[in-house]
Amino acid sequence: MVVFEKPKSLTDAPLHYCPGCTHGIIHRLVAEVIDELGIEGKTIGVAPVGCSVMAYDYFTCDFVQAPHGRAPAVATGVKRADPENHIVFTYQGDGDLAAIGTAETVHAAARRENITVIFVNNAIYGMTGGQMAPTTLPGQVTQTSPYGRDVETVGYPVKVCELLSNVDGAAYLERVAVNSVPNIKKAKAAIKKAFQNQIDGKGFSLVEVVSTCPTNWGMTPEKALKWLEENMLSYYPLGVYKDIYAEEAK
Ligand SMILES: Cc1ncc(C[n+]2csc(CCOP(=O)(O)OP(=O)(O)O)c2C)c(N)n1
Ligand code: SF4
Ligand SMILES: [Mg+2]
Repeated sequence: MVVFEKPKSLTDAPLHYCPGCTHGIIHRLVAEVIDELGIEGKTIGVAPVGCSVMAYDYFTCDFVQAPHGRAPAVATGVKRADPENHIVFTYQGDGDLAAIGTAETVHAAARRENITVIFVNNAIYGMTGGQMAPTTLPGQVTQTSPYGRDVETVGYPVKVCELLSNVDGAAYLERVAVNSVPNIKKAKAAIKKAFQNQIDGKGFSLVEVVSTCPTNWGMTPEKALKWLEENMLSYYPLGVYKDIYAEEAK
């Protein structure tokens, strides 16, 4: 009999996320992967600034707090301290990873650090009340772009997978979404691969998860999923952006 249980790698702490927020789904996927790979005892997470700032409360593994985009740099140190016995992942939003943490992200990839990065792209600064993020879509209304993002004055969104695909050190880059059951299944497979790559010593792996922020988008959770599908996926196409080992095997 199959029993639908909470993954062992999640604590019993109630999540503080808003109703319908996709952070909860992504936490669960990461926890399921840690359980399935049997790595809970050696996994160390690195938490960001943003709504997932308290991710350390929700996972049973050890955690370090490295706000303001420093997570890949801190993860580098934690991994290098004991590469055989530490499985290290960062969990970061778009404000954390693609604004203040751009340098850390690019250079960790360039060094091919053997770490796993879970990048939650909800196109907005969720925690601080819905300001424009680097990944906010052109024309998207936020608290700081009330007439819609104007690319003439604030520039274009940063496409992280596309950007990193030109960094030689990056080993595996995939963009997934959590707007439907089939996409959630693909997201889990990508997250699992990103952890397995680290176990196999393959180097820098990043999974970008296209997500929602119903609260700051000003939508019901259901409408937010539809908005993601209709607006975000054309700007942020899903798929594998780089997989050097798959390319080598061809
Ligand atoms: C230097 C600095 N700039 C801005 C902030 C405020 N700040 C904290 S979290 C955050 C946004 C985080 O957004 P994101 O990383 O996209 O995570 P989300 O909440 O959307 O999951 C900002 C702007 C700060 N604390 N310090
Ligand atoms: S503000 Fe947005 S990202 Fe943050 S918990 Fe609420 S819905 Fe999720
Ligand atoms: Mg965000």
